Amino acid sequence: MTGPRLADPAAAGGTFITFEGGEGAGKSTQIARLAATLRARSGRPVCVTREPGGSPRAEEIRAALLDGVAKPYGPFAEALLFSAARIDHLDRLIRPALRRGETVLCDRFIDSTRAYQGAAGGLGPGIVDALERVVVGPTRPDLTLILDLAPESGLARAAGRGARTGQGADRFEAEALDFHVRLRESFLAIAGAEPDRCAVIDASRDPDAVEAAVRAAVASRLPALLPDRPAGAGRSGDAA
Ligand code: Z5A
Repeated sequence: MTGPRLADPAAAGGTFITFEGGEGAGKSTQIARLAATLRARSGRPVCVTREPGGSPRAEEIRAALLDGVAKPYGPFAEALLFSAARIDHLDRLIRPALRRGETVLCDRFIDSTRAYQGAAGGLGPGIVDALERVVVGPTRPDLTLILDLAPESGLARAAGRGARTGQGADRFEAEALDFHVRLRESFLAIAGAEPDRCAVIDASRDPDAVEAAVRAAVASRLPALLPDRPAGAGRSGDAA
C-alpha cells in the first residue's frame, strides 16, 4: 500500500486525482484533456483509469455490474462487488503507479460508492465507511474534481451519446430521475464535508470552459503538477 498522501507530489511519489459526478457530466472528456495537459506540462507519466474496472479482473466485474446482474441482490451486494473490483484495481494498477511516481487520473472512485450505493441506493453510512476503511485504507485521492450538472442535462447528454453509438441505458442510467437528483445532492454534500480534498466544477458550460476550470483547480490545489514552464522547455506554457 502507498504511505500517507502528502501535498507535494514530488516528495510523496505519485498523485491521485479522481473525477466524480452524475451521468454524462463530462468526466471522460475532461480526463482525456487533463491527461494531455499534464503529459505536456508536468513531465511525469500519467495513468488514466476508471471504476468499476481499470484492471482485467475488475473489468470483468464491471461488465456484470453494468448489465444489472447484481441489482436483484440489493445495494449491499452491489457495493461488495464494486469493492471486489476496487481491491484488484488498487493492488494491480493504482498503488503500483503511485509508487512509480505517476499521476493517476481515475474516472470515479469511493465517492461513487457513497453516492450510488449509499445516499441514492439506501445503504447505510456505517457500512459504506467500513468498506472504505478496509478496501481503500490510506490510498485516498489527493484531489477529487466533482463535475456538477443538473441530472436532466447529464441524462440528455448520455442519451445523445447512446443514440450515436447505438448503446442503450445501463443499469444506473435507467434509474428514475429522483435517484439522479439524490446523486447530485450527495456529491455536493461530500464536497461540502471535505473541502480540502474536493473541488466542485460547474459542468454545464461548454467543454473548453469546463477544461479551464479543471486546470485552474489542479493548478491551485496541486501546483507542482502544472508548473508555469513545461518540463524541459525554455518558454512559458499557457496559463491555467
Ligand atoms: N458506480 C457505482 O454505482 N458505484 C461505484 O462505486 C462506482 C461506479 C465506482 C459506471 O458507468 C457506473 O457505475 C456509473 C456509476 C456506477 N453509473 N452509470 N451509468 P460508466 O463508467 O459507464 O458511466 P459514467 O461514469 O456515468 O460516465 P458517462 O456516462 O460515460 O459520462 P461521463 O464520462 O461523465 O461523460 P462523457 O462521456 O465525457 O460525456 C458524455 C456525453 O456528453 C458525450 O457525448 C460528450 O461528448 C458530451 N459532453 C461532454 N462534455 C460536454 C459539455 N461540456 N457540454 C456538452 N456535451 C458534453
